[in-house]
Amino acid sequence: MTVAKNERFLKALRREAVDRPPAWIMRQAGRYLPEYRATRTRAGSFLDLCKNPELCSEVVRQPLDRFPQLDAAILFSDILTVPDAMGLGLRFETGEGPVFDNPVRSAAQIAALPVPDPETELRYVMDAVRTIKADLAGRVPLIGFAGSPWTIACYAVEGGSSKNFHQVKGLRFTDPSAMHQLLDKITETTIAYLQGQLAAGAEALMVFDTWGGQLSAADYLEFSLAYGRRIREAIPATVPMLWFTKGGGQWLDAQIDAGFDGLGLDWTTDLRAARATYGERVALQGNLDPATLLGNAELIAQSTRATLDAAGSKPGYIFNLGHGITPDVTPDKLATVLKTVDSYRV
Ligand code: 1CP
Repeated sequence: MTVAKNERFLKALRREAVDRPPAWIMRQAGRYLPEYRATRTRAGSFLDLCKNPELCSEVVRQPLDRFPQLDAAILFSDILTVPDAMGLGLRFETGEGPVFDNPVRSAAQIAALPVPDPETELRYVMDAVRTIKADLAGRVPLIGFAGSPWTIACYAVEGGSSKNFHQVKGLRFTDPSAMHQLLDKITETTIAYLQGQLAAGAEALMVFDTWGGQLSAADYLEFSLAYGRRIREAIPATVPMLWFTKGGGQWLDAQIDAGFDGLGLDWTTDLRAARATYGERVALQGNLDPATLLGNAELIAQSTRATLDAAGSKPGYIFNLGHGITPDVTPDKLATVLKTVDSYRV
């Protein structure tokens, strides 16, 4: 079977047959690539890079040029552009990760939060999508993305990264209605933001629920997935959508019910079992442990083949890591992964 390079990812996401599993890598444009670091230096900072559509387009194409086996591109931006546009004041401190100058902690602060318009406050992201789309010229499909409302709320309330999520969980347990109001505003903003990305040229959408796995099973449904479902329902059913809850492998059934076409799996989930149980209902994406790339080439090739074997030959599988590629990995390690996928036949 021959499948055009720019069709593999979207076909697999729709659970149509392909010649080999499509592959793309979370954080494929990023710090493990020396050419990315050089462009970021030219831009000034990570946020300056996000606000420069031409340089965004350049870094999106860097991994595609280096690794011809990649079957999709992802918008270069960040999930934290949304709370920044809501007035929280995003900064990146070197070595510290993201910091918000104005975290929201009270019902009054939440009530005062605006729902920004994507074509004004987030215009730079829409411009990046348009520029990237034009420069890709159909080479591979472009994935747009946003954070899940719960994940964005974590950063908005914590004011940055967190170890135990006690600020945001504190709000959830002391004032659940304020928590819901915050999630509601983030959801409205996210829907408009993703619709904007689609209008600007994104061909598929992915929602990153990085911190959904921090919730109890009942809270996951109420505080994370319910808002994911609202986003899915607001996007046309013809647009394929992926949802990824890190640590959410126990709740795949509910994620399918929320209407997603594809689900991301982290490396703790048994891919073979998940494919056997859910493969007829949803496409699955993942889930090689990113730390595997710290091993040698032989180990990496073997582990990649084991992942592909676990996924099996039925349609509806997309190769990826179980989370983003880390900055301490060298590009040759990813080359080994992708060559192994490319030579694999289902
Ligand atoms: O210094 C730098 O150059 C910044 C590093 C960096 C990059 C390259 C950050 C800061 N964000 C990004 C880009 C990015 N972030 C992309 C597009 C690039 C690509 O994938 O090729 C995407 C899809 C994201 C998504 C993102 N940002 C998520 C969800 C996925 C995940 O990793 O779980 C999250 C949680 C963020 C927040 C964020 N932004 C940056 C960092 C270091 C973090 C994590 C902070 C933390 O640990 O809490």
